[in-house]
Amino acid sequence: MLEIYGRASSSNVQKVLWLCEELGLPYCTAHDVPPGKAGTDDYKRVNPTGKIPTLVEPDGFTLWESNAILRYLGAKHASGTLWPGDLRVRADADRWMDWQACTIAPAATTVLYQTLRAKPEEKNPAALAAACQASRDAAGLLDAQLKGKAYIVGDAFTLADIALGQWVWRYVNLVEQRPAQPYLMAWYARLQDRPAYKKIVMTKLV
Ligand SMILES: N[C@@H](CCC(=O)N[C@@H](CS)C(=O)NCC(=O)O)C(=O)O
Repeated sequence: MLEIYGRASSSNVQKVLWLCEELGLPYCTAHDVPPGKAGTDDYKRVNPTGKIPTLVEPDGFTLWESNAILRYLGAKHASGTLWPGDLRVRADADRWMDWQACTIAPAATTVLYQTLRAKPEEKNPAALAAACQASRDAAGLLDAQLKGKAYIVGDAFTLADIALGQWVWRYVNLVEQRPAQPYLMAWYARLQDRPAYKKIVMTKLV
């Protein structure tokens, strides 16, 4: 059975759990620590970055970085479907996954932290406002990409939808004054039809 280290409320852990659910891969979870507490010395022996998730396979093969885990499991179990067989379609999905990690994640982390976790002395309204605006701008870009498509890189659901789908739940629930983004919202509605999305992602944000 696959072992997935990390708490189920973490956005990056949810990507991996969601993929396992989509593929029917048996898994168990471990190291369910509170936010900000993943980096213990014990855990760093498994993942030196001190971040979650980490995947450990039954033979001990260990991999961290959520999108790398998605690509690995996708190549192993969903080649030609969730991880597209066509090189250019796959590169397109890959590109949106990198964009999620590089552009969306920093803003999303600030929005979540400032909205739900910051102690009064840590509150930074300017940082929150900037991260909300960065999120609205990124959502606008994704909305344009989704025009005329059911999913991010075409008619089929891929790993790119998983990497970004966890975020849209957070965007809708935490960012106020969102502009009209009809293609993004139609995609979000499609994701909500997926049992694995409901089970893993549509949960209480903490
Ligand atoms: N680029 C990494 C980021 C991992 C990351 O920042 N994970 C957060 C949770 S979403 C974390 O470990 N935070 C520290 C903690 O919770 O102790 C990935 O995609 O796996």
